Amino acid sequence: MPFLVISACSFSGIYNNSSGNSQAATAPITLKVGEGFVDPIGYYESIPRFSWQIDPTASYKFQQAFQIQMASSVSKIADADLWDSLKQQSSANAWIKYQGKPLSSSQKVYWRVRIWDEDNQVSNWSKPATIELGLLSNHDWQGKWIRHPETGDTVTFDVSDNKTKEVKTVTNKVYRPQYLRRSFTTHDNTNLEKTEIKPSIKQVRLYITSKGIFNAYVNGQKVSEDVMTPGWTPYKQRIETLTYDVTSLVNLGTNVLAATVAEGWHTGRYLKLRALKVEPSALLAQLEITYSDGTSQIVTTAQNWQVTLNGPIRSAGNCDGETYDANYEMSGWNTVDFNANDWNTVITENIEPHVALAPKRHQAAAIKLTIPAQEIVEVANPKPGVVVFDMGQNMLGVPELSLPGIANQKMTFRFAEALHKNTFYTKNLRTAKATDYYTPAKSGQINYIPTFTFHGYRYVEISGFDQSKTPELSWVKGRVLHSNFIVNANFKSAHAKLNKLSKNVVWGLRGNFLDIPTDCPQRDERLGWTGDAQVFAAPSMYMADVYGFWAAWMQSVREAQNPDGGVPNFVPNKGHGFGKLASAGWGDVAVIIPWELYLLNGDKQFLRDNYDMIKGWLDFHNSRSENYISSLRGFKDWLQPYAKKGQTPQYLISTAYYARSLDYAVKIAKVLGYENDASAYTQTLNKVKQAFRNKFYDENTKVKSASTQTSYLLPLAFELFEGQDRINAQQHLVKTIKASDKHLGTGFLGTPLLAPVLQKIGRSDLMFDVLFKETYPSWFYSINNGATTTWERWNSYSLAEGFSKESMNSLNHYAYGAVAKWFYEGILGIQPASAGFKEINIAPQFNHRLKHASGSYKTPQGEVKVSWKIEQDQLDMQVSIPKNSRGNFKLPQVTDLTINGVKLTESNQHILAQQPPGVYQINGIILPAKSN
Ligand code: RAM
Repeated sequence: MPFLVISACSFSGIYNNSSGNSQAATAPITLKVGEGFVDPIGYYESIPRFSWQIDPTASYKFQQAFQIQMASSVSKIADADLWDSLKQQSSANAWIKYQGKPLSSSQKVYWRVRIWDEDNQVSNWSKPATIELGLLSNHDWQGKWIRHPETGDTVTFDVSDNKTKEVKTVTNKVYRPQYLRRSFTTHDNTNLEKTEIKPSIKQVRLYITSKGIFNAYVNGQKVSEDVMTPGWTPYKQRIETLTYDVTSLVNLGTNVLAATVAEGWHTGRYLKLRALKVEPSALLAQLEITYSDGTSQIVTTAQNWQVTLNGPIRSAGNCDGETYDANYEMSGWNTVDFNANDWNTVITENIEPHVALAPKRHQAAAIKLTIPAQEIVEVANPKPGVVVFDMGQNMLGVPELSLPGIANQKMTFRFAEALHKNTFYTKNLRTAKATDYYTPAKSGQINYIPTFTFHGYRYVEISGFDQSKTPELSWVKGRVLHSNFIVNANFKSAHAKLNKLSKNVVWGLRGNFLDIPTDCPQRDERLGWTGDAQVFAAPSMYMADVYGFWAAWMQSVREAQNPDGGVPNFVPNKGHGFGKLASAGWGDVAVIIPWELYLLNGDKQFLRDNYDMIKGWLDFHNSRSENYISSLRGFKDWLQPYAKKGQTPQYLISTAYYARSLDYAVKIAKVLGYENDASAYTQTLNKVKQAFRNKFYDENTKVKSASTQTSYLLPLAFELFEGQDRINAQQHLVKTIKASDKHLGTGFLGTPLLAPVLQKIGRSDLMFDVLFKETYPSWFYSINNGATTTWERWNSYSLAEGFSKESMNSLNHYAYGAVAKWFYEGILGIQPASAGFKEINIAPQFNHRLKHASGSYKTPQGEVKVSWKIEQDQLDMQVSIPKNSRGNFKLPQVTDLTINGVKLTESNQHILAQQPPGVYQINGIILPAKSN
């Protein structure tokens, strides 16, 4: 491993060991493995990568060397029987690869780290951290897939074509949720001599997964709070498995292992389609009991399980909702005391050798927030017995319902994103029924939370309740669901609408990060569109700890890549229709996410993992190009607001993206040391640039087609022009922005480029003008029209007219939220100057219309914080540079600068660069903005 060596720079007076001797400095903290796992159980990689941080309260600032030790038990940690890295002269505190003895499935290991600071003083050892591996290979699984023998209910689906008006139906299968159980007895120790100490249960692990989605129980207790497990991967290649610690749930004697399994993504539908051949859902589980005497016992899914379809969840689908009938409740069905004699015996199926069973490599989804209903709303033409609740927030989740019902009277719960001219509106959900039903077995208060579905909604319509009762706000709560990551977003400013926009973007993130990155959470789509993902991945990193989420999905993208190198429009897909095709700006996700996330994390493994896919994608793009002009089809600048006249030509976009992917591939190849690839891609890139320049722009670098913002943003963002061409293009861009009175003219691909380009060309002032525009098309237009998330279209909705006419109209699409990256990278100015933020640029973009901004970002080294205030041109700014990093201050808008009281002069410019960790107080005077 090439270690980066920093010189042992000494900062006199900074390192001061409290005890006066030269050892025992503060130990490293925040020990993590892989993409941010803390003491994981069921970990996915047998060659872990280690990360840690210097304690922000430590008296030293830098690491110049480290040592990692790993052992098979905590008592052997000093012996390091698995690995001792020995002292490595390196400042790297993240992504250090394990190089010890091979690790195997289920193995639990202990590791610790210590570091040497800038004065070569060694720290204390960290507290030991643990890693317990999951089942890494299909061979580790001893059981079989099990399921109900019935082959599903045949149903008819309307697949009529909206465009051609051709009416069509198809029949297909729907599978009812299954309830599965088996009892087992722990090892019988009763024949042991009375005097002998009987072995007790030391540890129990449950390894489990499903085709479909499951909930698991041991003796009636749910094994975890995870939902929608195992999540969505390309199931024909890989199914993720979960590991749970159920030690406290298993007793000596008889126990019951049970699960419910529903269709989920595997068996259920998306769009109008079901998979052409729907495969039923199934369960696979393995319970491993370890006794105190070292013996063990394994309980698996096998022929001896029982199953019924006669449980209370009568049907469940992601898009269509759940039907619950309390008359079917089977009290204690998952406990020992239940008699399941009338249940069916399961049928079994072998584990397919070509479908990898792999430990889940990012956090499963969970309920992350619960929010109360805000208002019971009066709708136009109210129907008797129907009441509508406003949750005040468009969200992804399920309702938590607690209301009076009447025996055998079905209650209906419908969901909508917004009211349309004051009516409850579900047309934009298209064919998604998005309706839950609950039938009470007896009259009285019912409590119900749907289990195997999710909705995208703000409003809940309820009917069928006990009409003698007056609806109360307490009847409904909103349970917000997403993958179990931490939301860190903390951008704040003096501008209320900017803050609202920032919040809406975060809600767009929460609303579309359910196991995979989706376009939207509400209609019959909810798919991992690659174009949306490539524009929002890097921005999302500033708002939540989603690296594991993205790294996991990128594995799915690799698996979904077509043999010709094309990267599909959405991932996962079921292998049919246009989802499988590759498009410009969408398939480029293969290169864009690896590079842009590498810049933020510095994890080379992520580049290595994706490198073959990147090469395949470039080969594919090459095969779709002639004379270096790409003829790859696509969605152009999707949903730009000016109909045909505002459209940027497809091949201009495709060729620009071909260049972007080549450019990123050059950078990636260089980091990985593939010099031949780097020079081959550079040569192609130069030819593509030239062809692009000549084909689409005239002698004054004016686009030959209609002037659009995107036609200049693409070459400027992707650095396709040099010299005078670049200057010309900048001027044309500014002109096109002014021509629309500083309104947006961009769609999914152009919009995210606007801020970085305007910043790069020194026109952040213009970006603020566009950002603060109140009228259509602009970000604030949505806020002025009641948005609580980011929308699919700039004009998806208005308070006066309701939803715009188009059928494709979601109010929870994250793509336009990509601008939030600029709140952190631009307004606050927090940018990686080197991959992984070892070196940080602080380059805030000040504007007289914004008096204050603050926020932070959690880098691999620690948190970088920026807060600034402008009062009558006086800048008052605080910056905090985390340990083991250095900061560069880039403040061309400021004169009379002082940093920590030191005045900047001609001769001390160095105080702006390579500054050590610490807190900086910066003052100065903001220069007047450039004239427009
Ligand atoms: C829509 C999706 C998605 C977009 C594609 C092209 O159906 O919602 O956002 O990427 O089309």
